[in-house]
Amino acid sequence: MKFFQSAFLLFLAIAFASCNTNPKQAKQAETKKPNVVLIYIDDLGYGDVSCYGSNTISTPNIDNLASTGMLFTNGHCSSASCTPSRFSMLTGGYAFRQKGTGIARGDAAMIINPETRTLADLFDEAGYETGVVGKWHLGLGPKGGPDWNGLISPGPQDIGFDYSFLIPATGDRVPCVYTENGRVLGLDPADPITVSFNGKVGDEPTGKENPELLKMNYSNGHNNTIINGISRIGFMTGGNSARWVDEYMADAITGKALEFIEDKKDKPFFLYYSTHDIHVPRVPHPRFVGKSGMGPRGDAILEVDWATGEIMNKLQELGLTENTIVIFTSDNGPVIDDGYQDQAVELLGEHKAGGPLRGGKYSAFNAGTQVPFIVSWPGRIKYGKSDALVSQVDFMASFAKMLNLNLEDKDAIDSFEMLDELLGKSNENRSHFVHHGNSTMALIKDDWKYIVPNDRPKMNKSTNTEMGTDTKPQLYNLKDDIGETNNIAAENPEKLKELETLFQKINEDGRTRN
Ligand code: NG6
Ligand code: CA
Repeated sequence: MKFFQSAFLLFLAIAFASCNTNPKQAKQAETKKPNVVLIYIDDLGYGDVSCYGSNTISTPNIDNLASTGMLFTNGHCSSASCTPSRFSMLTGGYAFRQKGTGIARGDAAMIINPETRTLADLFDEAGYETGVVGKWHLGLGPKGGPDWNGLISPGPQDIGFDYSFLIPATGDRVPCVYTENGRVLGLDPADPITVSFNGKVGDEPTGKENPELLKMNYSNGHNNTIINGISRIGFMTGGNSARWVDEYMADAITGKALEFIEDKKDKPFFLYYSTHDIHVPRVPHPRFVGKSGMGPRGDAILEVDWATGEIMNKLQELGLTENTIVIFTSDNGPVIDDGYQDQAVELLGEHKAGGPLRGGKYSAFNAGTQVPFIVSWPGRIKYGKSDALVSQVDFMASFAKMLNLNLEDKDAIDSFEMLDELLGKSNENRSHFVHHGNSTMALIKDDWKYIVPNDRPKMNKSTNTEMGTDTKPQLYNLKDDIGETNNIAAENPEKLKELETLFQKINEDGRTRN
């Protein structure tokens, strides 16, 4: 019997056997495939939530989610920065294989080729309602960039999403407007938008020329057009009625996510809910300001926790909890100063954003990609922790299996079917995992981590991140040395050779999925 059918019957059996089962939920389980909500946080580190052991911040809603599902202690995004991670997650192929998947400019053209089969396509093919709400940062529009004043195409609608509400790139890049279904929301045609990353356009003040106008100063870059008292990367003019207000961004995005769930409650749905938090500029709503004691970075974590609670409450209110898989994870590891003087460094105190891991966002050390990774499905998954090596790149093959869809050879070339692992029924490791830092590469296999030699600087001085680079090969035993402090390459020439050879093969083969 096909997996989905047997899983479905098992679920029904459990639902009917339990006298505590809410009849409304049992009825939905009878008629509906499980919904999937992917809560994707920006720059959230392994140590940034209390269920991963932090006692310097409290995230009760995220902890609650973990207590109804599997908490993965060795779960990875595929890359230590945003665009490549999202590319890999949505396509099931490692970003390092494809040019043009580095951190995208605010006016980058659509990076995922519409012909590529994506995670959203899979759900779409399986009859789901599909939506993306929040940060995109995968480029929009044709070569040369999008038409901000017309229909922005290609976009998410061309890779399987029926609905989109987007921050086109990042909160710190222009244009500072939302798009909904391919059009800038609230745009006055009499005040068209012009965007430039090559030089100033218009006469609006910039952070560089008018720092006295800033409510938050920049520390590195981020000194172009001032929008809402914050200078950004890039220049823009026009679109005044459409500009976002950073303080309300989490409310705006979360509100759209809740609306999507409400609208689609009677159909199976897939929602990719992608927060701006806790990326810079960190400007949480005033109700969170000062609440963490760690400044805006900590307050933004509390905002994420609130937003997670909002999603969970909505599912509960609609009777969808039992039949919804909720994944909570992050696009890359943590960074403290990422370009604004927001007191994150000064107020960090004892907080360890990467937990016991070394490095952070951009790094080849594990904090770059080893992130909070929770999979909850109250109808099916019992609470537990899993130390299986899993990656977001596996969502494609795993959900294809759940949806009973075949992948063709050209699809999802690095995605492994890990459905049992993601649902906590097995804790086998993915056979190996390529960790892609900024211009650095590493390979994890079971307890071993190999970092490919590289002559780039060891420190990113502006973010104060250890990049994990060395001109010599590095080999760590993660089981004994989770903090990657003891390079044992010299003592383990055979293991080193094995991983070097495997890494070479992964490159030469051009794919890892059989
Ligand atoms: C960097 C930006 C950083 C952030 C990052 C992208 C500077 C100095 N730094 O280039 O602030 O925007 O790009 O972050 O401009 S990510 O999470 O979207 O990958
Ligand atoms: Ca990010």
